Amino acid sequence: MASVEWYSKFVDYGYRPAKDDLVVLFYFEPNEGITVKEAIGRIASESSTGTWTTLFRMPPRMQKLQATAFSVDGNYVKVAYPLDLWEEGNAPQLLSGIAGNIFGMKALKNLRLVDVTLPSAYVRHFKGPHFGMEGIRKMMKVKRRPLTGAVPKPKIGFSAKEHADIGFETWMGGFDFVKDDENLTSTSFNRFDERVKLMTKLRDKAERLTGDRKSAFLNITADVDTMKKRADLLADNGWNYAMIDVVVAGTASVMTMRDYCSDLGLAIHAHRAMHAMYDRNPKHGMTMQFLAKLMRLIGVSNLHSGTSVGKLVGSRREVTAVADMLRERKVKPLKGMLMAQDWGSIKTAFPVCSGGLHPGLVPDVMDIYGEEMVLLVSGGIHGHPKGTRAGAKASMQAIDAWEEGTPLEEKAKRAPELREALAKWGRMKPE
Ligand code: CAP
Ligand code: MG
Repeated sequence: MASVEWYSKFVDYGYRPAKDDLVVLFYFEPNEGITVKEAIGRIASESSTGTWTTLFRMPPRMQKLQATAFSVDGNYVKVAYPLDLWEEGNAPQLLSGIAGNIFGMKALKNLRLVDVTLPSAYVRHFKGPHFGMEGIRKMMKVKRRPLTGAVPKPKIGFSAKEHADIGFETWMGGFDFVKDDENLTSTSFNRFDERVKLMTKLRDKAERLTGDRKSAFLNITADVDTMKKRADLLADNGWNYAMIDVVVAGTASVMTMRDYCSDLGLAIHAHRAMHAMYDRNPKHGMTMQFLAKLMRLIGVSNLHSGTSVGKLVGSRREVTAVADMLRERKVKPLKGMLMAQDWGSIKTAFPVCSGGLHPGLVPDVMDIYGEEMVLLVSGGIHGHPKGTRAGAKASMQAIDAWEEGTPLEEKAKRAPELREALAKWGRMKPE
């Protein structure tokens, strides 16, 4: 029978990637009866110019576009993709190529997109974050400590007035931001326009009373036209951030909104709800660090990155890798986790540490992240025995303790709100 398959044409262990190749690191597991070479040939083929059969016509120039699997290390394979395969500045198309059909191939039991080295010839077509961490700090007038924020809890159900009142208490307790939760947009009991109006009034009052800049991550997630209208409303009311649930909204709409928000002077706070559908299985899907790469490339200013000690999954190694991806100018390779990446002139973005935190866990997360992060403590302030304002104060006292190098218990002797928080939660790690 004439040879049907030609996957082996996409494997060359002697290949050395060209300077402008995109190099993807995959974790892979061949299915029963499939050799390693057949598996990696299929990955490279199906994500570039190949298909399951040899073809009647194959113009020689097509060879220049085919991907090459060139390095295998255990269950990891590196695949080099010629730059011409990729449309300039089109992140969704990149995903269609390297995060598309190959994940459904029967020849593989598991496949995971770990990370990608993007050449500068590819990166230069993207704008990256509008402000960078430095610009955000300048905007918020917060020099060194982590930027702080909280979500009113329960996460959904409050009226716009109740929401804004809790926001005011959060700001008066010393926090910089009040964040909408991922599933709060514009519901019958808490319309977006109403929430913006009330939050604006109380933000101005809190700024007057404290002398500090106060802001919010108000969730504009919806269809793009509605997101644009909501971004306009935020800008008209003097806000400097918009929040988008970037995974549910989709890469294409985040690209549109990045430019639209930038023109309005709005930074984007990216919530990552739904990421765990594809990033928590260590053998299949796409890593959080690659999602972080994509979002920094497109240009969000903040991205949730996990806590490793809170209620949601994410190991310390993963959390650190995601933070490096967002904050470093040159990302160093890390076996099985990160590919080298030179970000060139792409600005930095804040990792957001959030999820099951309370004042007793602040030292743990600051030991992991240091000060360059947005720290969200939500249930961990609204559950404080003396209420939201005291809970925010307790969290700020815990940050001060870390900055001073004072053990929490020591600090708590002179900080009643922290003492009460430790009395309730101690150092417990929620499951
Ligand atoms: C945190 C949170 C955030 C999670 C998201 C929540 O509230 O508002 O959505 O942090 O997870 O709904 O759980 P708590 P991640 O602080 O009360 O837990 O940051 O890992 O994306
Ligand atoms: Mg939430």
